[in-house]
Amino acid sequence: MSGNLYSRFARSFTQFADRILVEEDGKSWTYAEIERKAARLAAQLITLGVEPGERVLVQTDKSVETLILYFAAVRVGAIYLPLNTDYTEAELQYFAADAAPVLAVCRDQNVDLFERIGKGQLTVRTIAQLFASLTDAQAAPVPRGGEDVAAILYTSGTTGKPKGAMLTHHNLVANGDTLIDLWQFTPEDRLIHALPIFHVHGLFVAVHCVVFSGASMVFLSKFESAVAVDLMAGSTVLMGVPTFYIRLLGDEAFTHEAAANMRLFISGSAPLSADIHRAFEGRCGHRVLERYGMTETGMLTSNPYGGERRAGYVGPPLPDVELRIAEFESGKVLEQGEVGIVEVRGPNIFKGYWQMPEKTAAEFRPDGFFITGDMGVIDSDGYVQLVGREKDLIISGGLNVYPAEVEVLLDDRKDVAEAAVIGVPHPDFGEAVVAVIQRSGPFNTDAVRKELRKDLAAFKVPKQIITLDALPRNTMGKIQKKLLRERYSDLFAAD
Ligand code: MCA
Ligand code: AMP
Repeated sequence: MSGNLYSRFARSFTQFADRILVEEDGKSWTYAEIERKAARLAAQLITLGVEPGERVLVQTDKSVETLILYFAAVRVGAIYLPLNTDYTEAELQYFAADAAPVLAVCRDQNVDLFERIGKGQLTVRTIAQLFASLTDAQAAPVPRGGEDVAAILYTSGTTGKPKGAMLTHHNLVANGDTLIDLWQFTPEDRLIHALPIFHVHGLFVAVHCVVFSGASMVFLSKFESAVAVDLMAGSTVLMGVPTFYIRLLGDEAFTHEAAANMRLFISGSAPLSADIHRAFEGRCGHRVLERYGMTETGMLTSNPYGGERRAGYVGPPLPDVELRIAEFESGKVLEQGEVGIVEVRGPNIFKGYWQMPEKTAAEFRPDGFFITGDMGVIDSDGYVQLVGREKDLIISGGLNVYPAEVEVLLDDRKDVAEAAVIGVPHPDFGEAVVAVIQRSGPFNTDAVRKELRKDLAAFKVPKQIITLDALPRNTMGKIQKKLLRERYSDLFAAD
């Protein structure tokens, strides 16, 4: 079972059996306890008809039980498919239809919704139901190869529908092992885990660094700076999106002394500004370690643990990642120092998009390099700096919003002639979603935001909608988003 993800977990379950793996609300679970539960839950999944390669769709609150469900799904060789708890019925309908799961595990209040979506073809359970019906029976791990898919994580696209990135057992094992070495995780580490566990960052980067190294973590349902500061005295690592670091800086309790026991603060998923990086060091003496990754690839670059952690840079490529800069259109590889599209190859790069061979092919070069859509440059020391994105993407608090997804809904409205959705600087979320519209009838901003919320997760709903008599256009008639971004760059300026 070379490259099998469950075998990698099992190594730690055995080696660190009596050590604490996870704490939540004052309770703790050892590695052995978690494995026993996962083995029993695996038996339950098999009873419910989950077979190797089948999708298990999971939209549940963050909890140790959800973590055990992840381990159980991998143990039976299923494909784990976690979804943002904020998604609406319209969004969920798409994922369920596209991935055709055999089992959906959801929150109590969503059972009816999933039953409706599943049209009788889908077994629906809550976490509580799954755990209430456990028996003593345990299922043995199902052999899967490195190339088998362990998880599908959906990622939106510039145009069209979200795509399911298929991550293999080998992808996840390789990236996790590289990261624990690079970031020097040991069984003595205790991670403050305040990220959601439905994305690569919180699920694979955070959980795998802990489990692969025999460390422990404190599970928090969300990030609250006061709670994080309190935990720092007994913890060693925090992983977060830049908003975590911005909020820590806004908290007077976060001081040199508060952070004295911590050995590492890691940031990613969105750009950490050089100003925040410096302010953070000034406040607590730690230089944040910034790294860069994607859902399709896991982690790609990281500032060094021992060497210089450079503000505004995402660091050199990981040891097993090849990274080059190319011309977007032609694919011509550029010289060091030139700005272009970032392309990557390595054991962590995904297998392809679920049932979308054409889309998969379009995002790889013939020699196997994946085209990230990020613009970057490599400096003379091999450090990568990201300078923008070729893709029309907004990253708000570490969550991705594709403008097209919001524009389609606005354009469909009778009171909107045309909409342009842009990202503008925001002091807390880094970027915020803003819609600029040309109206074609009486327009009530609050009512429209409420209506959008019915079809869109809250983080995608524009924080502001600006109405103009006419949208600025170039000579070809195309809306000038760049101009709009400049015009509204101070919309959320901090006082
Ligand atoms: C919540 N809201 C947001 C966001 N989060 N709006 C825009 N952007 C967001 N990210 C909405 C809420 O629904 C609420 O709306 C209002 O904003 C205020 O919410 P607040 O209580 O301040 O939010 P929070 O619960 O404190 O959450 C903010 C957060 C969270 C901590 C930044 O969004 C978060 O944990 N983000 C991390 C996401 C992540 O894990 N990304 C990794 C993706 P209303 O007032 O209308 O109710 S993986 C990835 O990117 C790659 C692989 C990588 O490199 O890591
Ligand atoms: P996702 O689709 O959620 O995996 O988001 C991946 C995208 O997040 C990347 O393509 C980058 O645009 C962005 N990203 C991740 N880490 C960083 C970082 N450290 N700095 C800037 N952008 C980042």
